[in-house]
Amino acid sequence: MKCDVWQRIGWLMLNPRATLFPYSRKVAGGRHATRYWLATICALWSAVPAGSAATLVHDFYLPMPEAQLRQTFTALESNVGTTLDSVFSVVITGEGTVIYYDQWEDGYETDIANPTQSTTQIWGDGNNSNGIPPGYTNDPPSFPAGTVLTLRNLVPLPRNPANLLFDARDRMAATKALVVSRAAWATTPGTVLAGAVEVTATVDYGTSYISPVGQDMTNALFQYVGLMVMAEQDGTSVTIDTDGPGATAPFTVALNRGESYLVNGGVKKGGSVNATKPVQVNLVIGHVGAHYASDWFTLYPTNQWSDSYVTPVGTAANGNATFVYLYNPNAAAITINYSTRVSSGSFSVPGASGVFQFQMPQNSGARFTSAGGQKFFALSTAGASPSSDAAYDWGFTLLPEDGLTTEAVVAWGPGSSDGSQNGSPVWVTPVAATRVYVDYNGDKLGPLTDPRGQRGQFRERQTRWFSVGRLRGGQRVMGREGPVERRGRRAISKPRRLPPQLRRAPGRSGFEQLDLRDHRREPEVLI
Ligand SMILES: [Ca+2]
Ligand SMILES: [Ca+2]
Ligand SMILES: [Ca+2]
Ligand SMILES: [Ca+2]
Repeated sequence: MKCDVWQRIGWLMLNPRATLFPYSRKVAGGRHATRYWLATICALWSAVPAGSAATLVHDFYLPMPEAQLRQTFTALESNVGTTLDSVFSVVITGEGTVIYYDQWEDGYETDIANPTQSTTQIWGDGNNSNGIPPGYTNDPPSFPAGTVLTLRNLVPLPRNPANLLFDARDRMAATKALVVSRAAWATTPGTVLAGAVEVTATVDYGTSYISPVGQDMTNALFQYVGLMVMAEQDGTSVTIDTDGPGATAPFTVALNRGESYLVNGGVKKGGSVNATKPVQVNLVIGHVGAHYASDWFTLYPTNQWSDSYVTPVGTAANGNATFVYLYNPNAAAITINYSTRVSSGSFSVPGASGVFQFQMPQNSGARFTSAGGQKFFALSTAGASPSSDAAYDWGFTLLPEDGLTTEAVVAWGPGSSDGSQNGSPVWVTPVAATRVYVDYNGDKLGPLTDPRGQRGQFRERQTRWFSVGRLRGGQRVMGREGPVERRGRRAISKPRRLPPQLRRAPGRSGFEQLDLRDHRREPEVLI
């Protein structure tokens, strides 16, 4: 088994927009030095009052249908079986969360908060008769914050809707914010050909997306670039232009809610997706016939693009390169200022769908900011040296700097498919000197206490742009509330769609922003 899959999964489980990663580095004396990049800056305190169990504030359509995933696998390799091991990991971020799970196979509920189908399950209400969460004998009357539910089963293809499974297209809604991640692979050839992504809640869907990379780029990892579009509402018209402003004509597909369309390769940089109603979009790249090299990404809609991004993942200690690809949607070239642990400087990204490849230094994170405040987009491929992209490669979308949080959660860090390997690292990136607290198993017990009174096992003070590290696999690594913070921050920028339970609530819990660039506050972090 290749460890990159689990590294990928480890980081993705941690955060919906991926804030933290652990990463390990051997130092003199044989111990592992652990250094931290902090990725995050604001905090949302869960604000759902008691008695509002029927008000569902966070809604998901589980993306990347297994049959379409298999199509991407078979575009890359020839030995792909017809059974997929499908995983959705769910972190409960607020105590007392109740989750409603609606199977797509028998159609969706008219009102998921008032289900009429016997197949719809309700978890966390203490009532076994309407559903028991996976992994439980009895439905708990209240989930503790930090609870992880793993929805994992084998999905035989072609899909028979008579068999109800935990699979893509299912709908899940909750009374408080969830963190949801998606991973999958075919049992043949196994986890060597797999991927994982953070799952976007409907509140963060958009109507305009652009692929920052494409098959017109030379890196072999872009020999295949495809994407999946999933709709939130019936009657969504999606216009796809695989080369954006290029000569290829756009085409339009019609989707109902929970339906997914696969563009099975051929996407070029600047390829666009425009929809009449909100959709989510995932990107799949791969090196054809490499045995095995494929990465998945969650794209952000263009109205959520930023002028500044942070990444915690550097080139590996063995020299296997990590690249950042910066995409410029503007007509004119833009100047990007970068800062890493070892250097700073600037470079130009050509206009009109220009892409710049930046190679990360070893053991360093980075910040990229456009000099003129122009919006751009970026993703990273790690372990992606052109000569060895099949060994460790994985990838992720860069996190806008305003999405950084002070806490994050690893939802599912199995280490390996059977839990026997230590392969679920986490990277953390501070933008300023800080101290990071780690609770390795998320039980909130340990010898150290963070500034919020939460206990953990480890802390280390670090200066800006120093890398991170701590390998910890085969078990969960988790803190609490981190991904909620991201949600809260993003919700601030989109008040129109912000559910009341996630709005600032003066006088009780609400948003609290901690700016780690303000040294006077010296906030500390639990991961
Ligand atoms: Ca249903
Ligand atoms: Ca129940
Ligand atoms: Ca299902
Ligand atoms: Ca075109």
